[in-house]
Amino acid sequence: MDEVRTQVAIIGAGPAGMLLSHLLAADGVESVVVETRSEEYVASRIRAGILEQSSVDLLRSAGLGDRLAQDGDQHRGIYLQWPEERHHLDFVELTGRSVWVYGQTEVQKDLIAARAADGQEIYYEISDTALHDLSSGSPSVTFTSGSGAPTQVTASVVVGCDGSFGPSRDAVPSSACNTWEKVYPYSWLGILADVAPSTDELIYAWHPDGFAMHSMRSSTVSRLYLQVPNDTDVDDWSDDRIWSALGRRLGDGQDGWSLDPGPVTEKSVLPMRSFVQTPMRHDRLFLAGDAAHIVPPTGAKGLNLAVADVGLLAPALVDLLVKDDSRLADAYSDTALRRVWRCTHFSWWMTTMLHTSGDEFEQQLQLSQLRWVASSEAGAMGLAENYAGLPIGF
Ligand code: RFL
Ligand code: PHB
Repeated sequence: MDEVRTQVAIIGAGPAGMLLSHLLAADGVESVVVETRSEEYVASRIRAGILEQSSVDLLRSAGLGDRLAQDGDQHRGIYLQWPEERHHLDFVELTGRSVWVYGQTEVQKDLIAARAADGQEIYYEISDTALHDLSSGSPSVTFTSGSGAPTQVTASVVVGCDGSFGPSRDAVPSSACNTWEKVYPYSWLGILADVAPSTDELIYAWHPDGFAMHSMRSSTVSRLYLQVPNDTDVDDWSDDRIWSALGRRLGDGQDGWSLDPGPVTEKSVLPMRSFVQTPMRHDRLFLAGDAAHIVPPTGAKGLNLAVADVGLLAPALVDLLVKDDSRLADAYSDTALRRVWRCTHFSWWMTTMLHTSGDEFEQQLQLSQLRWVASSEAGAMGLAENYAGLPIGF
């Protein structure tokens, strides 16, 4: 068995794991990151698109803001629409905060480059990840390395940043945690298309046929979503069928607005669920990001929550390991969960307000809620404050 000793063993090289490793290194704490996938796979996975203000502030203060400043697109707000009506919510006017379109793939590439420049040890393409001795002073992670070598990383602390399907959350005995889960009765069909966005800012659209959204990645690449039933087969959706449904739901041809279709380069179906496991710590194991909680994407919170968790956890681990001060580490789970539950509620609220369930009474309530959000400053402020994001440490 190859044996490695470090201060923090991080499972998962997604945004949570890589950002944690970066922040720890900035304060002189050493970590080893282990990851099942290849570096290329992790860097090209298409996922979230929106960074809230506090995520941008944290990435900048961590020295990761250069490409974000150059290629990120700052948005003042979003459009909220339903048939015949489109309203702009201006987050800057309402809250003084804005959001950035900067894809998770770009954040991931910046993190990979920064960690490589620092000589970070990352084991890619590992298998058989297992966690051990979490209640001892020297917990460890064992795995088979990409070259087939059985390997053990022993550390002072293990952090599970291994997303929704990793082993970390299951390493907590069920008697020591609680889980909450809600599966939604619909999914998203998402596409990437090589076409200039037909809008300057994101459009979230309620429609009797189902929710639709127009997002983007750059001035030449659009990202769009359609509500579809669970278990939808992507092969049943030709590009023509997708563009026609998007046009109808987004209001193509209304009030002089049109949706420009273009070549679809990626197409996939995303199931939606809410999930929280508490507490986010078990002895020497800490959980961060999707390993501890999942939100449906309607509120654009998944990536931002991962960044916020790590923004709390990094200084807590520095205090614990460098100054032998456990106060922040002891407070980590409760502090992080305040924001997690706020974002879980916001994501559920956005999802259930905008997706149709076939229940006509619910449809009337949704339309009433949308009208209130778009016409009342208090309503608009509630959405804006949550969407543009509460400060780290909220
Ligand atoms: P990640 O990004 O899932 O990273 C976890 C990493 O752990 C690795 N891993 C393991 N490593 C070692 N050993 C094991 N046994 C392992 N098992 C897993 C994985 O390969 C992976 O590299 O979690 P992290 O870092 O917490 O970041 C969270 C965000 O990625 C996530 O919240 C968002 O991407 C969620 N999400 C979206 N959020 C949005 O806000 N808007 C979106 O449009 C959006 N689209 C998505 C998404 C998540 C998706 N997933 C998880 C299937 C689309 C998809 C497809
Ligand atoms: C995206 O651009 O992929 C995106 C943006 C906002 C969301 C979800 C996804 O709420």
